[in-house]
Amino acid sequence: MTKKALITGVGGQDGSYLSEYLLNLGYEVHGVIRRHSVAENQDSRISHVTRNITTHYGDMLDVPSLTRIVTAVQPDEIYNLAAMSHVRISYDVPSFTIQTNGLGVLNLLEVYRNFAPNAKFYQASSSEMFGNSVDEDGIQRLTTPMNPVSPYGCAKLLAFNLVRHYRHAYKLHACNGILFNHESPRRGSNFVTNKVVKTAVEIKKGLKEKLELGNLDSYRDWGHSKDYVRAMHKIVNHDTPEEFIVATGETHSVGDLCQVVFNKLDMNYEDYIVQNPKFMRAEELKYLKGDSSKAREVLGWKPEYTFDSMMGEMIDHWMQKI
Ligand code: F7E
Repeated sequence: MTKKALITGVGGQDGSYLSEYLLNLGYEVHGVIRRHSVAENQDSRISHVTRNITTHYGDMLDVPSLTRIVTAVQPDEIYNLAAMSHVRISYDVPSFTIQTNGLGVLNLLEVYRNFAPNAKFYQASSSEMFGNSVDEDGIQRLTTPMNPVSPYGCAKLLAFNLVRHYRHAYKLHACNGILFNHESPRRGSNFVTNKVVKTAVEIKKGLKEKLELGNLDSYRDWGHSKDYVRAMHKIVNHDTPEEFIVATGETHSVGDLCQVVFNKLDMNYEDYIVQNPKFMRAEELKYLKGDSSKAREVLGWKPEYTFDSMMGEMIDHWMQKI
């Protein structure tokens, strides 16, 4: 029988890649989208597959909409990818972030437990939950304490704990994937990777002179969204509901990222970068490098992209588009 998946946040980077992946596996895919005043912005990342997926208007804070959708679809798998996903903006809209990314998950879990308890549930948990905790060997693993440093991280930690609680209390197949940063040409251009690549291409083409950034000294473990949505599917389909870290195990500073991208375009990044306090955070998460050995050993997952091939793909994308 055809399996049915329901994806919240289907219009986002991961939602779009996950839709494509599940459609290829033969799934019937349903997605929740939020109303947006610019209609094209609702589904710009999924417009090429909207004929093959069913979209439903809904919102994580609107329980009647979640109830209507879950009851009508009766999904086999629920992927909760909906979130206010920008960490710096979460300091500006902390209450909205906590409501959407924390309380919203509670809403969806309640609807899941009451109306589709046999479904499997995936929660998009984040490395931002670790905050500045790092083990002595410079790695974050499943046992590393979680001390978030942003409203976004705090909300994600609340959701992470709620998922575990619902799993234990109500015997639900509810899992957490703790995903480290993951990028692609579909990444919003106000996240650092795509901002750097897009602006460097604009500079190369004579359309801009400078690249304004915040902190160049933070380190991130950057993988590719396409690789990470494969991990989501494996996590939810593992026999038992558990926590998994998905990461490359490699870390680069924002400065290194700029150097790699500008070098690929035959430019010296130091000639173009200006620091602007506007892009600094009230509290910075300084260093991320994840241990994904459990996902690799238990699920047989491994990334196909390297940092270099991902950056190359993103540069090619903007070189063609601009
Ligand atoms: O920042 C620094 C910034 O916004 C990365 C989300 O997907 O991954 C993402 O969160 C680093 C930070 O991602 C600029 O201070 C410097 O140290 O690309 P980002 P993020 O905050 O790590 C986690 C795992 C998630 O779950 C989130 O949803 O880059 N940085 N200058 C800058 N960052 C931005 N955005 N813009 C700058 O101008």
